[in-house]
Amino acid sequence: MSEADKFLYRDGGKVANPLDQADWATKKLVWIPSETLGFVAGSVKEEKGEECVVELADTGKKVTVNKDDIQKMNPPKFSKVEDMAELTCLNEASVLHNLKDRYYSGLIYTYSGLFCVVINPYKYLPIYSENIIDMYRGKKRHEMPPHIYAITDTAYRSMMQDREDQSILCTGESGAGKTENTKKVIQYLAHVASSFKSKKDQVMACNHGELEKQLLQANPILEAFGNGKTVKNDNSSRFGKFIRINFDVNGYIVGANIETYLLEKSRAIRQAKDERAFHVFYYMLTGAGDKMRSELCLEDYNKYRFLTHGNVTIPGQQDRDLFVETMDAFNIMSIPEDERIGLLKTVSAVLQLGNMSFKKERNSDQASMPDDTAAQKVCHLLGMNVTDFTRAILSPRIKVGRDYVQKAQTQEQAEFAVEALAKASYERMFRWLVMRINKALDKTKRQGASFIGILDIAGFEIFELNSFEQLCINYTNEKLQQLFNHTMFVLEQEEYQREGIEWSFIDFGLDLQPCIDLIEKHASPPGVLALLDEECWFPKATDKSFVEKVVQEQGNNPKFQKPKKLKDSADFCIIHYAGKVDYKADEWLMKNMDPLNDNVASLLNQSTDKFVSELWRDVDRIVGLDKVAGMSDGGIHGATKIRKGMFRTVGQLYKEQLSNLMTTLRNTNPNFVRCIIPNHEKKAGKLEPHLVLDQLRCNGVLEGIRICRQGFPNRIVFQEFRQRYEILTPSAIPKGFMDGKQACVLMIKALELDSNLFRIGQSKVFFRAGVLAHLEEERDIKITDIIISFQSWCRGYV
Ligand code: AOV
Ligand code: MG
Repeated sequence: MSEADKFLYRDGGKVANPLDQADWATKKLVWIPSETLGFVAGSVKEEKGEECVVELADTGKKVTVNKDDIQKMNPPKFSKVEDMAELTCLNEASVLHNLKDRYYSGLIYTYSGLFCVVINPYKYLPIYSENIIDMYRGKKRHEMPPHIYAITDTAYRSMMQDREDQSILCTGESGAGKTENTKKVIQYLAHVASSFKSKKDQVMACNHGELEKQLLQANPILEAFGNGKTVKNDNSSRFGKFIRINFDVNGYIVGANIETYLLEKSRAIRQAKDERAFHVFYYMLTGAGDKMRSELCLEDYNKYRFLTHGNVTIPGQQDRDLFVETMDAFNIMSIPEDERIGLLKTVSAVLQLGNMSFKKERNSDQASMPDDTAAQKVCHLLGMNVTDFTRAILSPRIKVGRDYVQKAQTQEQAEFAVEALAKASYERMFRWLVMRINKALDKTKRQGASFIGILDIAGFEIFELNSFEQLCINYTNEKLQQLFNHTMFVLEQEEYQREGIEWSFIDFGLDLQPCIDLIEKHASPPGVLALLDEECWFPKATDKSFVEKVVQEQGNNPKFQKPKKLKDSADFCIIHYAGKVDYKADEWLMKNMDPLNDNVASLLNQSTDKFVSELWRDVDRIVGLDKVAGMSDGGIHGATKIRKGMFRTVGQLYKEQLSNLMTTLRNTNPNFVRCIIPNHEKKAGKLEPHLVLDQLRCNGVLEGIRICRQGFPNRIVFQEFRQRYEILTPSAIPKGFMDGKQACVLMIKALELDSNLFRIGQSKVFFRAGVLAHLEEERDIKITDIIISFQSWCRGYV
C-alpha cells in the first residue's frame, strides 16, 4: 500500500465490522441534534407518542426528544461511503457524519450523487502526483476512490466519446479550495494531453509542450494581479474565472481561453484590517532591482497612502521570490519586456495616484493641489502632460446644455475622481492582461473540436449586511443552482426512462425562477437590477429613492421582504434558495454607474505611451462625474441627456456576461464540485460541524438530497440484491437457474413491500430512501438467529 492510499481508500477497503452491524440493529441507533457537534449518536430506549427517550452513546445520559428531531443512522455497511447517494437513510445528520468520518480519516473527496464534495485539508496531501494521475487515467468513476482527477477524467472521456463539451464548476466560500482544485484539473488535463502525443508524434509534442506550459503559467500571472490576502484566505482570488480548454479530435490541447468576472478593483486603493492589496504590489516593491525601481518611480511601502497598512507580509511567503517567478511566467507566456514594464508602470501609477492630495481653497469650495510631485510622477508613468492632467482633475470641461464649460471641483470631487481613476486603471490593466494571456494561449489558431470549461467562482455570500457585490455573486449562484437542479432532473428522468420505470420527476430548477426574476427581470414588474439602472438615469435619484422603487414594484413578491421597521440596518431582504439575505443599498447607484472623469480618460486615450493609450482605447463606456447624483451641486444634471445606448451600467454588463456564461454552460455536460471550508482558522484536522452544515445548505448538497428523496434514490443491480437479501426470502426462488430480474420480482413479492416503495427496472431495483435500512435490519435479525441456532446446535453436538 502506498503512502497515498490511506488518503484515498476507506480503511484500505475493509468491509464493515460484523460487530458494528449487530450493534446497529439491536440498539436502534439514531442521530439527535447537538449545539456543538451538529448531531450526536444515541440509541432509542423508549417511544412515547410524539417523543422518544434516547440514551446518548458517549455519556450514557438519557434525553427525551421529539420524534421529528431524530434522524436515523445508516447501517454500518455504509460507513465512510464514497457516494452518499447510496446512503439509505438520506438525512443531514448522516451526510455530515459521513463527511466528517471520511475527513478525519484523511479522505477529503466524497461524492453526493452528481456532486463531488471536497473539504479543504489545510495541509499537504500526497494525492496529486503524476503517479496518481496515471492511476486515474482512463478509469471509470466507480472504479477509483473519489478525487478531482476522477471528475476530470470522466469529463475528458465523455468529451472524447460523446463529442460533448464539458464543464467543471467549482464553488464554495472563500478559502474552501476552489482555486486549488481548479489548478488540479488543469494539471491533470495538461498531463494527460501531453503524454498522449509524446508517444505518438515527437514534433507535435514540442509545440504542445509549450502550450501546456503556458496554460499552467497563466495561473501564477493571474494570481499575482488578481489575488490578495484577505482575513479568510492568504491567497484569495478577487475575481471569478472560466477557463476553457480546447481539444482537437485526438484529445490534444489546441488552445485555451480565460474569461474573468467582477474583479474587486477597490482592493487596489483600500484594504481592510489584516488584508493586503493585490499581490503584485508587494512583489514589485520587494522584488524590483535598482534600475527598475527608478524606471517605475517606486518608493517605500509606507510612502503610499493606498497601501493602507504598509508592508503586510504573509507567513511562509517570499514576495521577492514570487516577483522573480511572475517574471519567469511572463517569459514562458512570451510576454515581452516592454509589455511587462507597461503593466508595472500602471501598477506603480495606481499607487502614485493615491499620493495626490488636495486642499480646500480658503475663500471658496474649490479644490487645489499644493504639491504636484505625485501628479508629475503619475504623468511621467502614464505619458500625460502634467498641466493638462491637473486641469482635468481640478477643473474639467463639462457639457452643460449645448456648451462646454470649465467647472471647478471641490476637494471631495477631486479625491473621488482620483480614486475612480486608480481603480479604473487597475481594472483596465487586468483586462488587458487577460486578453494578452488569451492571445498567447490561442497561438495555434486551430479550431478545437470540443472543450472542457472550468469555472472558479465565489459561492453564496451571506454577511450581516450585504452590498451590490454580494447581490451579483448570489444572483450568479442562484443561476448555477438552477442549472444543477435542472441537470439532475434531466439525468434522473433519463435513468427512469432507460430502466422503463414510470415516474415523472419534478424539475426543481423551476423553483428558483421567481428569485432569479426578482433580480434580473427586465419589466412587468422590473427586477432589482432594472430598477437600479432606471434610477441611475433619473435626475436627483438617490440610493434611498431606489429602495423605495424596489419596495413599490416588488413589495408583494414572495421572494422579497421589506425589513422590519425596527431593524433599520438593512434596506431589503431577498429570499435566496440558500437563505434570507439582508441587503443594504448604500452607494449602489454609484457602484452601478461607476463614473469616471472623462477629461482624464481622453488624456489617457491620447497618451504618448503606446501601452497606456491601448489600455484606454475605448473611452465611450465612460460616464462623466458630473452626471452622477450628489457629485455636482445640481444633482445629476445632464444625466437624462446621455443616450442610453452609449453607456452600460455595471449591473447590465454583468447580467450580460452571466447570461453568456449560462448559455455556454447549458450546452455542456456539467460536473459540480462543491468546496467546503472546515474551520475559519486555516487549521488541519479540525472540522466545525455547524460551519459545514451551513455550507451544505448553501451549496445545494442538502437540496440535492431533498430532491433525490422525491424519487427512488437507492438502486441495486439485480445480482447484488439477490446475493444480499435472498436470505430473507428463502423459499421465494425455486431451485435451478433463474434470470436476475425474475428472481428479484419473486423476492420482492415475498417481502410484501408496499408498491410505492420500489420500482423494478431493466437492470436494477429502485428503492425509496430508508427501505434498504429496513431490509438490512431484517437481514441482521435473520443472521443473528442463524448464529444462535448454530451455536446451540454446536453445544448440543458437543
Ligand atoms: P478559494 O479559491 O476557494 O478561496 P483556495 O483554493 O485559494 O480557496 O484555498 C485556500 C487555501 O487552502 C490554499 O491556499 C491552500 O493553502 C489550502 N488548500 C485548499 N485546497 C487544498 C488541497 N486540496 N490541499 C492542500 N491545501 C489546500 V477565494 O479565492 O478566497 O473564494 O476568493
Ligand atoms: Mg480562489
